[in-house]
Order: sequence, then structure tokens, then C-alpha cells
Amino acid sequence: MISKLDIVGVQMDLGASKRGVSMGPMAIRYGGLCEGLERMGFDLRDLGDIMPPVTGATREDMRNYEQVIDVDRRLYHIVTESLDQGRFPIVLGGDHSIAAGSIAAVSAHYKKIGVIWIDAHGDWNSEETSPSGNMHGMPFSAVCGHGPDCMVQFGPEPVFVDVEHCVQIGGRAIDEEERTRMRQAGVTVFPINVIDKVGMGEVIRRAIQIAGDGTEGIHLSFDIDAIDPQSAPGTGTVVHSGLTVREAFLAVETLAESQKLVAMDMVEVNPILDERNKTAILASELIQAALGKTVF
Ligand SMILES: [Mn+2]
Repeated sequence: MISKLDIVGVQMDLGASKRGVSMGPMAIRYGGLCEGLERMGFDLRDLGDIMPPVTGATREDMRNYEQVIDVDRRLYHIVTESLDQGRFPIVLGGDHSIAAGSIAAVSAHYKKIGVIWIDAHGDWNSEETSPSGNMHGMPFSAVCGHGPDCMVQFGPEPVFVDVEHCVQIGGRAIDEEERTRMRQAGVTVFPINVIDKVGMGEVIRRAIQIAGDGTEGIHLSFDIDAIDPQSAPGTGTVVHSGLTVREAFLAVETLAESQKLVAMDMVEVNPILDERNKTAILASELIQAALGKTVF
């Protein structure tokens, strides 16, 4: 039973091509996150935000890699400390590159975890296959040991997540080469058309089995761009026809019922592109639902 929560924000937007997602953590807090979680009775600590260094080296195939890695390293240590104290870390992005640091820490702590990655994108590129060099498209691959290695080498030895327990949900903009890499690695993908066919109820049930059976717990990495842009316009890499808000709630509510979650990220909320903070409010509500907030 989860009782103690830590919130850590990451003011990072250097892994993405558009600026502004660095303001996501504050927007999600303004969306009522801390008040909501406290009302639910949790012992909550807000650890504040990690700020990226002002400058750093860059490469064509890994943009702003020095700043991205520095932030991932600091997040790794904060998440590790939180887990060591028996708490549940909630990481607020920031762009998705930060998930490398958080998942690397959760994986090292529990040794055997599953990952559920809800996202319009695969985030399964390496520095060799990424068309853009943007590092928010690489963390899922990195935490499974398929590179870039520099995104996860923080502890004594990285404990990679076993792809056998990894699930992608809601994919609808996965690059050609990325598809091949995901297939070869053996990640289970429930793209948007499969959700249309069998429904989110069935998809999340299977995902929890894959990620949860035979593991110590599930890390949820939720990219808000998984949701349809009409409901979640405040994000940088918009892809048409995404999850409905109800499908998203069904997914996180079922995860809460499973009692298998051990950590989560909520990423890619961009207040500059938002409408009256509605995307951040949705993100705040989804986090609360993932932690057991019910409608009745
Ligand atoms: Mn993503």
C-alpha cells in the first residue's frame, strides 16, 4: 500500500526541439496536484525542481547531451534516495529524456521491474537511429540497454529493464527504424489501432500482466502527448487522433487497482502551448487517479 509520496519536478526542455516544457512541473502543481494528493491522505513531500545547467556540450546525434545527462544523473540520485526511504516518487517533466534517470533508479532499486510507457511515440531511438537527435526520443531504448548508454550510467552498474516486461501503449508516430528496433528487441506494443479494436480495458489488463507478473512492480511513464490534442493541446510534439481522456483515466485507474505501481513520470506538459492550463490540470488529475483517486 502506497502511503508516502515524493514529488520531484524537472525543469528540462533540452531533450525536445520546442522550448517551454520546462515549465510543466509548476503548471501541474498549479493544476492542484499537491492539494489533491493531500486530500487523499498521503504523506506528501514536494522536493522542488531540478534545474539543468545553463550550458553544455552538444552533438548532432544527441542534442544538448551534456545537460540532459547531468539532469538525469541528479534525478537518478534523488529518486534512489526517495525509494531508499520507502517512498513513491512522482517525477514531473520536463521532456521525456528525464525518464532515463528516473527509470534507471527504480530499476536499480527493485532489480526487476516492468515499464508501461503511454505515449504517442516509441521513444525507442538510439543516437544512431534518431532522425532529429532529440534525446526525448531515446529514453525507453536507453533504460532497456539498447542505447544511448550515457543516459543510464549513473549507479555502480546499470540494471537494465527486461524488455519482456515492457509495454508501449498508444503509439501512433513511431519512426520506421524505431519500429524495427522495437520489434527486434521484443517490446510489446499496443498501438492506437489495437486500442480501437479491443478497447483500453483489455489493453491495460494485458499490459499489467506483462509488466507486473514476475516483477517487483511497475514504473509508469506517461507522456501527455498520448492523449488526443483536442483534450491535451499543451504539448510539443502533437500527433492527431490520440487516446480519449476516458481511455487515459481507465488506464491509470486500472493501474491503481492493480496496486503494482512503484513510481511514475508525468512528462511533456508545455504551458506555453496550453489553453488555460487544461493539459496540466488533466496531468494532475491523471496522477491522482493513478494513485487511487476514484470518482465514486
Ligand atoms: Mn515521450
